[in-house]
Amino acid sequence: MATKDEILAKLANAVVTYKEADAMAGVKEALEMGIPPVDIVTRGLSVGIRTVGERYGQGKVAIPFVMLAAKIMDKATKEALSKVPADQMPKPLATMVIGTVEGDIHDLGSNIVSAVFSASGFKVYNLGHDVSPDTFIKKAEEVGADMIGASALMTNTLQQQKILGDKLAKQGLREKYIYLVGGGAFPGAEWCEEIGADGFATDVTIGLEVAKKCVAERKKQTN
Ligand code: B12
Repeated sequence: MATKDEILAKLANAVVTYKEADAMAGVKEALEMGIPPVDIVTRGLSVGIRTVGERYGQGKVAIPFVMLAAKIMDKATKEALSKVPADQMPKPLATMVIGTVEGDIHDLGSNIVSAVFSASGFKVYNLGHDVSPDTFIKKAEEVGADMIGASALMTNTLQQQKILGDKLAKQGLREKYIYLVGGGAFPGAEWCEEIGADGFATDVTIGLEVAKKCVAERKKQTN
């Protein structure tokens, strides 16, 4: 019988070799083995899409193949995360509005954050990709969100995270929300500080810890 590491490697390989059937079969096998859905996504499928990305960066893979790998990853991710049992969904810890910033169509990461946060007790409104700062704010106000999450994957869309933070501040709403930023283009803690966000993550597991910590701090302040 295959080990957990072997199954995770198989999942990554299915994305790298564009084999949807292998990815779906791998997810099934992994779930049957009791591998947590989040590990299937972050330690298996995500490793594969990052490898494809590296190859694209090196000019070894053309964009249609990146799209194909992304499609497979998306389908397999949805399948894995849909298996989180409903009874493991506690009362919402907080309400979050998330999306990928304006001008950026990369939404695999924000979709993962949305699914994992939902499965971990957050009520999440996922606005998808190419989301303008005004749309983030309008939705957050409409649903009474506690938290806004903005993802950016490209150097030229990173600035949108600052624009959103500045707009919140200008409208006197900055303190009302926990503002988290993330995504592959994220350069680190310095950027987080520069734009005045409450936290950042380039990995969903860390993002979840940061979010929970921010929520706990808010609760302490309001009690
Ligand atoms: C898949 C992919 C695509 C797919 C996107 C499919 C989709 N639906 O998302 C397609 C093929 C469509 C695509 C298109 C393009 N892409 Co592209 N793409 C990638 C690739 C290979 C992987 C990105 C990805 O999905 N990673 C996996 C996810 C899971 O990781 P993630 O987003 O970082 O998310 C995790 C964490 O960051 C965190 N997180 C994410 N968001 C948030 C938010 C919060 C609040 C928190 C707390 C945490 C968090 O949790 C997630 C899970 O752990 C990267 C290369 C790479 N290595 O990153 C290039 C890359 C991002 N793309 C790039 C480019 C240039 C483009 C195009 C402009 C190409 C073109 N010439 O058309 C277009 C974009 C057009 C546009 N306007 O947006 C460049 C960007 C370069 C740069 N530095 O600016 C990269 C880096 C490739 C490269 N090496 O050149 N791309």
